[in-house]
Amino acid sequence: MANRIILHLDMDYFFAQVEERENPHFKGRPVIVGATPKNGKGRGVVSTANYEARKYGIKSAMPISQAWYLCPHAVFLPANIRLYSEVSERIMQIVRKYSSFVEQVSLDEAYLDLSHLASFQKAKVLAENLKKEIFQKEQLTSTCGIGPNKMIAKIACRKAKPNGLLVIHPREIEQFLEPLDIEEIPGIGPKTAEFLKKVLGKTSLRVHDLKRLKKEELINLFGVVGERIYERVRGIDTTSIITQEQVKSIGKEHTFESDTRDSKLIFSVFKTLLREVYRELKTGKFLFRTITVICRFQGFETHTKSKTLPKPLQDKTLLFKEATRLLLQFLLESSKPVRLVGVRLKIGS
Ligand code: TTP
Ligand code: MG
Ligand code: MG
Repeated sequence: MANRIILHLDMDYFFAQVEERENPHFKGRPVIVGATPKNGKGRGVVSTANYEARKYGIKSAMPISQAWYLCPHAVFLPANIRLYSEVSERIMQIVRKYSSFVEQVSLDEAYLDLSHLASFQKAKVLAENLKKEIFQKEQLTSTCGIGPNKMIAKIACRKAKPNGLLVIHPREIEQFLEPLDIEEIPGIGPKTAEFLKKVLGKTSLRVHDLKRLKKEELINLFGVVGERIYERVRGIDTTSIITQEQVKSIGKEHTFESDTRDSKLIFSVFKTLLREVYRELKTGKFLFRTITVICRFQGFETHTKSKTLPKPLQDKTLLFKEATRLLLQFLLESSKPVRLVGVRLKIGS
């Protein structure tokens, strides 16, 4: 794990930038991709906005009605996911030429393990070339962050946006992280931040302030998450890059607060798990071959049932149908209260 070099690549205002490229006359105007605004009465949210629109305070996940209120003269467009996926696929093909250790985390984002270069300077040159090639082939700008681990690379990338490149050398970590607001650390969300502010009696908290808390104190407050926070504020992140080849299965499970036979609850939780698993499958562009459903009854008695398909697929309807059928079998075979349900897909090609 010593001396790693990780690059994080993220496309700038991805959906909106692709739209600008397809419609050059939008350039210079605020562009918002998302739900239909319907003169401010529309429901749904903003997927993303270009930097002109961001000047008006528009952000991803904001209600589209609010975006309309803030900037009614913007160009509002529905998301054309098929187009963005095609562009993404071509970008990721370019990315894969630069490293064989690539983890794609979303349509517009990937981590590359460049440790084999053994030089941050070489990694920087590689990033410049990667950005250049993406721009030449797709006329799209991107941003890269480079650091000794995924967390530092990701924060560096965010700081360098748009169309930037920032390298954080191991010796610069402390100086880089300490002035940041604690919410800029991946894994510290608004709720955790609020709680920490209360604990420390402060209205705003920087990474530097959090270092006052001992590991034991953080563990007492947040359990295992506390230990992660302790490490993250010190720039430690040992998670490695997971390439497509390394992912052998995708799974999710849920333990009920109390054991239950409420079939409505059981199936609704199960559907959420299926949706999450399917999302991961799609993001990673994986095919599944075997579906395994896990059911733990009261008393920790755990059973699994599996279904193997004749060939690997990425079929959502089939996944939902087969997985639900397997779960139903469990519930028909036993009348015991259910403690946990889960689903696991074996990836196969
Ligand atoms: P991001 O990389 O988070 O954002 P971005 O590329 O639009 O802008 P930035 O320059 O800050 O990277 O997300 C990539 C795409 O994913 C984005 O263009 C639209 C989509 N998306 C949503 O649909 N909803 C969301 O809430 C977010 C965050 C992104
Ligand atoms: Mg992006
Ligand atoms: Mg992204």
